[in-house]
Amino acid sequence: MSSPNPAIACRLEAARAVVHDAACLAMSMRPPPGGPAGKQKAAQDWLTETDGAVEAFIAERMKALFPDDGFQGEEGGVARAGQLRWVVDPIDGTSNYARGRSRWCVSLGLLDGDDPIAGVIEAPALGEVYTALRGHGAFLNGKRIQASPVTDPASAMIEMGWSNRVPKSVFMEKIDAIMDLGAMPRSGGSGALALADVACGRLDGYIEIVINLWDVAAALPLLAEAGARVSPFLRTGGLTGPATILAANPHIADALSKAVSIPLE
Ligand code: LIP
Repeated sequence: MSSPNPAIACRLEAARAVVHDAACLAMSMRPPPGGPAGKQKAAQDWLTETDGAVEAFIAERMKALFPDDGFQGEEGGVARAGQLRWVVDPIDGTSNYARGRSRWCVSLGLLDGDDPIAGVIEAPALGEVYTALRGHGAFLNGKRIQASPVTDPASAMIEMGWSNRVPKSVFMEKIDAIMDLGAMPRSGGSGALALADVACGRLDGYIEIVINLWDVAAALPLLAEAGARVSPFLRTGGLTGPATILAANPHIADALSKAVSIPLE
């Protein structure tokens, strides 16, 4: 394996350090278990003061380190354009974070033009850090990961993302199809962590009908390096707006794609 491009490798190292400090900031501001702290941007689409604080923290650090790079965040939108572009979700799984639950993360992806080339996802309440660099593998806490070996959908675990952006009938129709496959359904509230679970084999598939670039930017290189198959999210509108994603281990991907009518190519 050739050695990574030094300009990209040093960016990944810097991103790890910045995401770690951001995760510590998020832990220091973490709401206690209980009713949701924060407000609803839309029905059940939660926002806490931490989302803004963490995004501002990361934006400032990345600007100081790589002033020529572009930057885009869930809360602040596109701050700067650049051939290399950072895309951040300051708290992915905010609905969980707002209630003192543990399933949330800080997600920072790097795109070269329209191509996701590196990513860092840190879930501090779970003690987990995912990293990936295209051509150089995907890792969980420094250990290489790969998609699961499950071949039978009736032994599979499939997660489906939920939000009010999707009509209930569509959500139920897809969950129905997943269960008709004999698979076990899940829904966890963090698209980034669900995609990371597909990359490390803890899930066999994940689908979400309406999800955004900042939720998936760091997970896409992770999935590619872990040998998972992913629907063409970026080519079907995901680069500029919400779009549908399906990610699955390579053995059940076609069966899942057919069952939920989400094309893989
Ligand atoms: C969340 C996504 C999740 C989706 C939620 C929400 P947030 O992102 O990760 O997949 O189902 O509706 O969009 O708002 O926690 O950053």
